[in-house]
Amino acid sequence: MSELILHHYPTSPFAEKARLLLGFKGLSWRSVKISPVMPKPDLTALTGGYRKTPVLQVGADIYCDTALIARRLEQEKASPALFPEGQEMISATFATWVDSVLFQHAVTLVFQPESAAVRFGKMPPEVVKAFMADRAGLFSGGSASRLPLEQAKHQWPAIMTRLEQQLQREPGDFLFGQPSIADFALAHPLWFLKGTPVTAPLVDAYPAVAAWLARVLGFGHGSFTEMSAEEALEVSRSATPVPLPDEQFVDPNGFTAGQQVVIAATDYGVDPVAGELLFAGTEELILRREDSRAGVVHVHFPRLGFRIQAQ
Ligand SMILES: N[C@@H](CCC(=O)N[C@@H](CS)C(=O)NCC(=O)O)C(=O)O
Repeated sequence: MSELILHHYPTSPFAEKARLLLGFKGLSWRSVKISPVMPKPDLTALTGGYRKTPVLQVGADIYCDTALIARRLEQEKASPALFPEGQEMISATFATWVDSVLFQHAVTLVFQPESAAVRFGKMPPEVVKAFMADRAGLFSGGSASRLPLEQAKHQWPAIMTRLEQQLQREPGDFLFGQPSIADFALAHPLWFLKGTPVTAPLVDAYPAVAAWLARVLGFGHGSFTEMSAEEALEVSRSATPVPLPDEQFVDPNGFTAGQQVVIAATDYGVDPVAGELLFAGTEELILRREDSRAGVVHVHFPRLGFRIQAQ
């Protein structure tokens, strides 16, 4: 069986979500470090243009977005479950809300001037400038925009008080009793806030949330060893993509299998990926593309939050 290869960098919150998912499942994986800013030629050789962090590679199959990575890991190892029976809808929907709404609050709060000064304190000014310019570009062309600081500060107590109440009342140790994707989605933006002394009190002021966060982070990252980007490309070149899911092709807009299309996220990081549409299932879209360095790859995207356009 092919190894699980995570393309990521240490300070990325969504990468922390993926690392925790791997830890929760007790999986072994390979770690390829990528740049936090564009260009990322080794990553985009695999994805065809998708640039967000993290990306999971399994042989010549490339999984974009942690919403789909979670489902792929569930397939790899069903137990312990990320989508527990009877909680599939509530856990996935809560995770989608946190990954968009709560995460945008965390980003704005972490990059407010006092916190950014501490976070970027040791970095050369030109690196900080390049990072800020990269992130401005990341948001161009998508539906998401940066939440104003005043609004993020204003709304934060309502969000955190709801969570505090939920965690105080819930008889189990996790959001919905047993651990689920909901816990890992909530953990990464709070982990991000805990990363700077300026923003850590925004979590620590809520004791049940702080205790829950320590529990979730306690799952760790599983066991992993480093791999170079060149090695990961060699893995992809010498592998064959796995057979398509045994599920009906569904496309309400009339796209058909074999059509040349582009697929892109709709919120931010909307760089399009071109290829042949192989599969459109209820949760997953698969595109076939050929790359001079990566070989024939199948690039997988979630259906939610992505769109298909004719080429
Ligand atoms: N919906 C995506 C969001 C991923 C995301 O926003 N990642 C951030 C880092 S935490 C990112 O891609 N930043 C720009 C970059 O790394 O190039 C997912 O769930 O994977």
